[in-house]
Amino acid sequence: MSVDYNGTWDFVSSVNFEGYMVALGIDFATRKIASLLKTQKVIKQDGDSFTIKTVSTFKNYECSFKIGEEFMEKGLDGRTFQTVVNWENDKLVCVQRGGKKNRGWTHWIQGDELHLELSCEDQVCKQIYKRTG
Ligand code: YOG
Repeated sequence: MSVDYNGTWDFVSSVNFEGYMVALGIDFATRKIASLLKTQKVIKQDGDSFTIKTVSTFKNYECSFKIGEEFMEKGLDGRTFQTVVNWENDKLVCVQRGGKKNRGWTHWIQGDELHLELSCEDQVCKQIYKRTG
């Protein structure tokens, strides 16, 4: 695993976060607040062990996992599901089963950018973060 995700990554851009939140059933008022947030990702990686913190002025979310080991996750939408994250080459590919259909995310690094695709049902949200630490 040559890629190192360790670092602090600041929000740059987002496409279709709204569609992703609608697919998750997030209410209108919460979506309006969430859509304005400049979230930060703080990632700690030790080999195949990860902690990803999603930090914002509204809510924070933290998720720890080991590659290939399934665990129960409780999402910000209140649902619980079975989550597993695997390497696909240098990409981190997360599958979240048992709640919504086709739910998961993929991270990859491109230069000094952290890319994220969040999926739920037929919606895909694409976000880009830039390394600041
Ligand atoms: O990250 O899956 O990096 O865990 C998506 C929020 C908005 C709260 C956050 C606060 C889904 C209101 C992505 C956003 C919408 C909306 C900042 C978390 C639910 C509620 C916390 C995520 C992965 C990949 C690692």
